[in-house]
Amino acid sequence: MDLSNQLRKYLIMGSQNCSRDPVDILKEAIDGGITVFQYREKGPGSLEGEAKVELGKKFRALCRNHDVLFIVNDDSELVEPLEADGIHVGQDDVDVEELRTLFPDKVIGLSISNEDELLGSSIEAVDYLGAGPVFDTSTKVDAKEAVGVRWIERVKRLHPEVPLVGIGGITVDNAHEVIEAGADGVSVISAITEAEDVAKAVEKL
Ligand code: TZP
Ligand code: MG
Repeated sequence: MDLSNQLRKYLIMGSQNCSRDPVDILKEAIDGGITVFQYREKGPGSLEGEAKVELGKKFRALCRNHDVLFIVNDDSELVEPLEADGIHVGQDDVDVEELRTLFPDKVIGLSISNEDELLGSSIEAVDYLGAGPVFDTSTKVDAKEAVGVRWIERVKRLHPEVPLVGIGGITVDNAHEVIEAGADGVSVISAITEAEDVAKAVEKL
């Protein structure tokens, strides 16, 4: 599958996002049809050290058994122990050109939240972009200002060849707006982790 198709339903999650067993939530999300999973163990209540690696290994095994792309957030030290397919970074994390040198064959994703970031980033070094926050979100406390679906249109117009996912405040009700604006996929946390019926939420995204 090419990357733009593989990015269609993108779950981002860490144990801190879950009010029940995160492994169960990932299983249900896989049943519902997620195509990518990003392990983002970060912020208040998140695991560290060995516990972080151990949970990552459980997630990794599930993704491998179901052909779900497995991406780690930020932490290049996790790529090898978890045999990740790729890594997603933000603007304040390790430079993407450096990352490309470290990991020539991994999938590299980069978050882009505004025009300065769009024009100032080495887009040619990455495999896909995450654009947002599209809508207001309370999941990430330091999230930047919501930019709307116009931001998706803008990024896609400038880089039509680069696979693109929207992020931030995306729900089963507004996901179609993000896709209609030109995104190849939607990446979500709470729309899945807080859903009453996880598999059904993924189906609707
Ligand atoms: N980066 C920008 S917004 C965000 C991240 C990790 C949080 C998205 O969470 P939700 O619950 O899908 O709005
Ligand atoms: Mg980051």
